[in-house]
Amino acid sequence: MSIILHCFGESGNSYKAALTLELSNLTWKPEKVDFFKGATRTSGFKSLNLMGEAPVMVDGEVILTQSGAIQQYASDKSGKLSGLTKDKYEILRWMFFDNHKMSSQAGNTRFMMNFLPEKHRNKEVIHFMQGRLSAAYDILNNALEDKDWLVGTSITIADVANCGYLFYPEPFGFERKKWVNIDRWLSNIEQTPGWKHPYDLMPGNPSDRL
Ligand SMILES: N[C@@H](CCC(=O)N[C@@H](CS)C(=O)NCC(=O)O)C(=O)O
Repeated sequence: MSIILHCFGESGNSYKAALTLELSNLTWKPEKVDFFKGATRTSGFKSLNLMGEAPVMVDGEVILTQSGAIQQYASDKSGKLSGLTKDKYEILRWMFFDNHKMSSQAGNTRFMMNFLPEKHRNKEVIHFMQGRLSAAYDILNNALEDKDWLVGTSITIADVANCGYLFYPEPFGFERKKWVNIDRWLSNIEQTPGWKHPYDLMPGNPSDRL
């Protein structure tokens, strides 16, 4: 039976879960969440995830939300992207870094700058968020000095988590050429067999709303 991932292309949090499922070689298919029409605010969706967020993974009886938890589930189920046992907590450490400092801030900043109606875009808030994000990119960039992967010698769910928003083309203050170690690491991820860009992996694209 195929795993279902409720997700949408514009969502970097969904991308982390989708890319983990894909690189784990698990059988899965995306189910589009019509976020821009308010789908996550409906009672139907909230009965699936009371947190009202994508992604949601359904694997038979197992319903799981929070991208990091879904990533861990896919890694445990497939035995892929898990690194060495001794590195388990180091991987977890970078997953929490992503959830707090990277994806949550990048997701909100990108949303404000690209998807929120212009009249609601607050320049000071965006400026503040970009400063916070720039500090997070510096930390990630320093961690990747002389390293191909965040933890150990192969790609793990820590890499897939932290790259969640960094392949998107919409501007939100991240430019690959400004953070050279991140740029090199993103190329490593892109060259991993099975890698797909978010808009090629999940349904939903800003061009749908033009
Ligand atoms: N920490 C959550 C964040 C999920 C999240 O913020 N999802 C966004 C889309 S990227 C969402 O569905 N937001 C719905 C809303 O805020 O109403 C995760 O990692 O899954």
